Amino acid sequence: GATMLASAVFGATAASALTVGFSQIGSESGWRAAETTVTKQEAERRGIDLKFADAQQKQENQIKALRSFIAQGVDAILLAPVVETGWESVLEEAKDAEIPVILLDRTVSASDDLYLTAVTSDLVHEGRVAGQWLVENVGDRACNIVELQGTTGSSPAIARKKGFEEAIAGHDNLKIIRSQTGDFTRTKGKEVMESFLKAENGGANICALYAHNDDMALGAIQAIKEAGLKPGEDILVVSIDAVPDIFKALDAGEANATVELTPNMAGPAFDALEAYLNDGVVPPKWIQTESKLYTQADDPMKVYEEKKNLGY
Ligand code: GZL
Repeated sequence: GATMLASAVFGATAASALTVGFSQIGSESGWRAAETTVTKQEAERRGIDLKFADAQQKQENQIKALRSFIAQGVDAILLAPVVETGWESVLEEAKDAEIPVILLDRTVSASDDLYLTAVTSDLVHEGRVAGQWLVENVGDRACNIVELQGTTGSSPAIARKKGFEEAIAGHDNLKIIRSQTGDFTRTKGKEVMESFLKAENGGANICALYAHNDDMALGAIQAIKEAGLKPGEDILVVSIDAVPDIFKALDAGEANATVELTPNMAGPAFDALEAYLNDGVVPPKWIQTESKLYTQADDPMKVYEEKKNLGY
């Protein structure tokens, strides 16, 4: 009858009328570019009007974007927080405006009543998986490790370091001899690796590289080759993200292992948001995405073909 028709029409209108503000960190890595592509596709699929703001890695730009979204009266906000701290006041403002905030791929140190849910992988587990691969593949030989950390103060940089160190603890032959941020970029990863090589006898003292993402590893692989060494052999290479280009390196024997991070955080985020706004279903504070280890044994070029058109 009329009621059914009205609710059907209203329901359809309500669902398609969602306006969501997305404060994205930037495009520091191939993985982040893919996350942006996928988020726009997921919004499109759902008829969500997505307001996109790129912060060029600056927290103050993210805070400005959130204030603008609040002023516009969006229905919800997606935030990929560049660093963990400094969010309390702007998240309080969103809460006062009754605008739910969903965190994507990174967390904040603020209390969890300031956001609806966080869609992230288990970042500590990723570090453990990377460390475990090295423990299993180095055996008892002495192995000096250099580490390229992610963006200083970001939850992935803190967590991935923690997990890796947990995995190698108790294996005294495995030692991190140098550790520095490469800010998740290829350029910086290459630069910092060049300095590690120079400082360590041209790389003769280095047995392995642990990079918090593939982009820094890919930059470092370039530096290792330019130093006349064989990445993947003279210096083992372990990283995280599983972007297409790391599979080319795995296939070429220039990298050894990567831990997959899905770029599709927005799918689960929008599902939780719609259930919350349309049916009042309160999501858990953490929606965890999976992490899968890939090595040279996993048909890298097949995986490359599967991933290469996903917007990296
Ligand atoms: C991790 C995510 C990281 C990626 C990097 O969840 O925040 O940020 O691993 C990106 O590639 O820069």
